[in-house]
Amino acid sequence: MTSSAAWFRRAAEVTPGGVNSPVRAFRAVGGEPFFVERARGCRLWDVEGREYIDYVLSWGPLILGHAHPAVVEAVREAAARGTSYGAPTPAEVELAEQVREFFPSMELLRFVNSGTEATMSAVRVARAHTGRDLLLKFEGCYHGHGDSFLVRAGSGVATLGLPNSPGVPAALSRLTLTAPFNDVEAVREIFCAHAGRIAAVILEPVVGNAGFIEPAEVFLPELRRITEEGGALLIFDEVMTGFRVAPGGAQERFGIRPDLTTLGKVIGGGLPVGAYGGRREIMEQVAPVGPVYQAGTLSGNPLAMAAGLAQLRMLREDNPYPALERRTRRLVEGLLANAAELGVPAYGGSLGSMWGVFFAPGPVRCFADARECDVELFRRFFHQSLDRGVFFAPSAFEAGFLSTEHDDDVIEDTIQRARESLRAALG
Ligand code: KE4
Repeated sequence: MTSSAAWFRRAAEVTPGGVNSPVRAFRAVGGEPFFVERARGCRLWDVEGREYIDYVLSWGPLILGHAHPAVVEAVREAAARGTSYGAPTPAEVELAEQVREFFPSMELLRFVNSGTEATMSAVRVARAHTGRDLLLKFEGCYHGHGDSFLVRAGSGVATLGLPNSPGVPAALSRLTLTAPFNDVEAVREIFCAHAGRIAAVILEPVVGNAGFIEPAEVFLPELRRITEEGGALLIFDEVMTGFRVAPGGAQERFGIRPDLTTLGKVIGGGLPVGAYGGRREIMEQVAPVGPVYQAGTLSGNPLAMAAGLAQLRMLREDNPYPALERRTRRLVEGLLANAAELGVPAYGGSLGSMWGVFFAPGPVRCFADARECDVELFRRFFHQSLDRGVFFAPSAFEAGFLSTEHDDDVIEDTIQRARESLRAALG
């Protein structure tokens, strides 16, 4: 048996940091990642046979848990007929129709291979449709690694952005403005300072990439009003919130109709899928109908379509949402009760099957608030939890998830183990 440590050393010889996505390297929590052998339901097993209750769930896609028989069978059956054609298939049409059932605002939509491709494409379409260049995003919101999103706030709220990654041209970063999440006044100020120049506002309507941060009651309605008045498009990046905070995502839960929506994760059932879509007159700008170019060799891949169809069919037929919401709320309640019992300031919440807890007194309304949390305590809690067979996201600034396989017993068991982990983390 090759240990995770040996795999990690071998991986680092051939891949930057030994991982294919940075967060997997555990740099935010220290230590080295375990390597996965297999998974089923709510559990993962590493190459050394250790078992973990999994709350990362591939960062969101696996709402039905790992290796769901219906999803596996759908992929197996599709693979036996061929793995990719570069030609249209019925499955792409069926999945697009399914997605539109859940997200009626996506009158026309296009499949791509990742959330990053979805958000990059949505911004390109928005710039084409409005004939404007500026983009407004929010601090702490992550929209994939497209150049326009790897931007940090300029000195003042209305100041143009600066790159927050080498390799991103300053000239491009200056086209992205940033504001604090939940700060309507800052958005108004930006729209005044840059009237007529903002193509779109893009946001995670419920933040999952700065830890879990809910929108203030007025925030989303005000964004909708300001963008309409300002002639800018409102893009809901629901790659994470889609099918999580409600079947139809944040736009269903909060009753806001964005102009464009991006999706990923759940719609692929664990295979690589992203999607972007919205109002027909906007999406008809996309090639080959319109002049906005976007393409992809494996877009609409038959295996990914099969997995997505199987997963969405079960979400529609079984409607697991009430149970998912109840259990997720119970998990957060238990984790907060643990902290209270041990005298640790903690603040958290959940919507649907997406949740988060900060070791901070709270409230946490934006990324600046989130950064006040006790990251050192989280690091120790994370490893104590791993030692007790519970895999939480390896960063204090990520959301957690639940699957239909996390039943009441698993939740109560997790709460117990987490109490011991926190006690041990306090030393
Ligand atoms: P991908 O390109 O990773 O499929 O999607 C990018 C993306 C876009 N929008 C939102 C709201 C997202 O959460 C993501 C990706 N989420 C991260 C989790 N924090 C993926 C994990 C990773 O980077 O490995």
